[in-house]
Amino acid sequence: MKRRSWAEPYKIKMVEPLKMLSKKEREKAIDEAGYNTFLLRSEDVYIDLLTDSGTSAMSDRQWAGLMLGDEAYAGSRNFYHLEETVQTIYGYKHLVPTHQGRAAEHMISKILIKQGDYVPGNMYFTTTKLHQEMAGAKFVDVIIDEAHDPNSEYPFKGDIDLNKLQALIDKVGADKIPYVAMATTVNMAGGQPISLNNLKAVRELTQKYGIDIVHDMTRVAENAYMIQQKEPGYQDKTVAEIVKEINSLTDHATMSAKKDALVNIGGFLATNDQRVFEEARNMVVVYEGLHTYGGLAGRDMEAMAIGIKESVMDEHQKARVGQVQYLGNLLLKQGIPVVKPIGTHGVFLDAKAFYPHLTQDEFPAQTLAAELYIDSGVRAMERGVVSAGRNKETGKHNYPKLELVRLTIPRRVYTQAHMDVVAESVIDVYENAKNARGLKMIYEPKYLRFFQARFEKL
Ligand code: PLI
Repeated sequence: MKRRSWAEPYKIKMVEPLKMLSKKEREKAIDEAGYNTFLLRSEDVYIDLLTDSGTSAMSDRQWAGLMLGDEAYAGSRNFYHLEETVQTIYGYKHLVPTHQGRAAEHMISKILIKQGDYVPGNMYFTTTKLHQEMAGAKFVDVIIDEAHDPNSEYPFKGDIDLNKLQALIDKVGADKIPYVAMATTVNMAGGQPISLNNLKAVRELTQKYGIDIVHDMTRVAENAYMIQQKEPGYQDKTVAEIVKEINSLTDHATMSAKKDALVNIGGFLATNDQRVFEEARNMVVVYEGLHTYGGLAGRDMEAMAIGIKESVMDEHQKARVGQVQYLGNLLLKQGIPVVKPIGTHGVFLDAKAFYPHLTQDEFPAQTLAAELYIDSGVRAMERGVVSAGRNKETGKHNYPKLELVRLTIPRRVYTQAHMDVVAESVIDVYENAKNARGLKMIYEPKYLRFFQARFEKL
């Protein structure tokens, strides 16, 4: 058979010009932004790999869907389209739309958690954990040890360690564990998938004790694609079939549709439990809007319904994850320290390995993200000690084992040539790593500090 390269399953209809500042201008911009890439103006960024959240390119079908927006206050037809899509594609019974994922996290945390509870999960996510804590729970990380090791090549680093979960149940009692928080894929571990084999075992264990599973399904289709590629027995299943199987093993789901589902805004809470559904429908009117729009316009729900269907297409995931793997492999070939194996939504640079001369108190990942911006105008995100925040009891920094910089790839936005430029810049920054000085935090907000904290050069 002749070899053929693969290419994206779409062509480009509209372009958005990019601007590149001079190095001097970038140095000024990052200084004014307090060395925090969240505080840069997007206009000052050349290739924006801050996040894959809300940054994807919608399809012509989705844009056409916007014109079908039914902006009625109650009972918009787009809500019913979205509800039917969530039921048929994802398999959950009940839907409560929200403006984005964290609003769904807020509701499910308040509904299921009692003061003094414990919530085990496959590594924390920033907003998810904060909502669990604000509802009165303590988060307990029960992900497998491999997930904390950037060099472990284990293919399913999102898996839950059943012994850790069992030990927590034995220690605090099942009645203090309202649910297991299970994410597909695990963002903070490097976009690492969970296996179906593991999820089935988690389902069996939780069922034995009457513990629910809340599924953070933000990147479920990407996770399903990895299962199709790597888990024995799933090579002949479609991404859509695997997505349904994952969801069928869980009770409730929170969704940030800004990722997998290819929209710029939107999310939802889905559940198979009538009681949780009724409580969420009560809550949503307080915080988001009526239960048939949940803080969204009708057109947003239409774009989401269409995006969900596009997200589970095999050829879409092949190109989406394929682009991330392409960038990762360019860096691996040059010996750049990155989290292995390459995940699904981004390439994660190991800042501790870039800067062995910096301690975590000097914020190596924050430093690396700033250096990368100065070098080429590429914007990345810190996922290390700044993101991990402070310990609620001691007030000290949480020191995560992983001190990472995430190069997050928006879906359907950048080309292979953009990925080449990113790789070249990362390689240059790595070659100059020993000259980097760390940072000092000079402003620290109380919640989710990574968004707005400010730093100065040491
Ligand atoms: O940003 P939201 O509120 O729509 O969703 C919160 C959220 C929940 N779970 C996971 C796994 C996420 O990745 C997530 C948001 N992630 C962001 C913003 C990111 O840059 O990764």
